[in-house]
Amino acid sequence: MKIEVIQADITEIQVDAIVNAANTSLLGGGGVDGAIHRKGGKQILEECIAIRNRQGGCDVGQAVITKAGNLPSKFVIHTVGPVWNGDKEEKKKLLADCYKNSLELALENNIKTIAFPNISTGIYHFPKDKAAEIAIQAVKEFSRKEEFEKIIFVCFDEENHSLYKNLQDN
Ligand code: AR6
Repeated sequence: MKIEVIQADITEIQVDAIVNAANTSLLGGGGVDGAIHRKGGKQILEECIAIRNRQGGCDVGQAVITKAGNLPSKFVIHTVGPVWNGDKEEKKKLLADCYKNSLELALENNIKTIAFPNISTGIYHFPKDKAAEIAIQAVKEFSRKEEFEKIIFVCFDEENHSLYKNLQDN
C-alpha cells in the first residue's frame, strides 16, 4: 500500500473512490462538497436523497457511498467531519472516525484506490495541523490498510500540502 500526498482538485482524481467532506443532510453545500456535486451531476444528489430517505442522513464520523456520476472516480464516499468548537478530544475522535469508517466502507465495496480531502479543515474550522496528524495516524493505524493499493491525501491549499508532506516524511 502506498500513501501519496498531492496538491490538487479532488474532483479531477482518477481513483476507485474519492471521499467527500459532506454534512449530515447529505444534500450538498460549499467547499469540496459543492465542487463534487457540481461536477458529478445529479446522480450523486439522487443517491444521497435515497440514502436520506432510508436512514435520515449521515451522522458525524460516519460514511455512506454513492456512485460518482460524471466524475472520473467510480464512487464517492460521503463522510461528515466534526465542526471544531471546543470539545477537543471528542472532535479528534470523530475526525479519526471519518477516515476509519470511510476506509471500512471502501473495502466493503472492493475499492483499492481512494483519495481523501482534508476533512473539516475548511468551513468546519478544524486546526489544519491537528487534522493532518489525525488523518495520517488514522490511516496508518487502520488494521486492513494493506488491502488498498493506494491511499492519496489530496490537499487543496499550500498550507495543508506542506503539513502533510512534513508528516509523511517523518
Ligand atoms: N478538492 C480538494 N480539496 C478541496 C476542494 C477541492 N475541489 N475544495 C475545497 N477543498 P470544506 P469541511 C478543501 O470546507 O471543513 C460544506 O458546505 C478545503 O481547502 O470543503 O469539512 C459541507 O456541505 C479544505 O482544506 O469541508 C459541510 O457543510 C477541505 O477541502 C461543510 O462544508 C475541507 O474544506 C464541511 O466543512
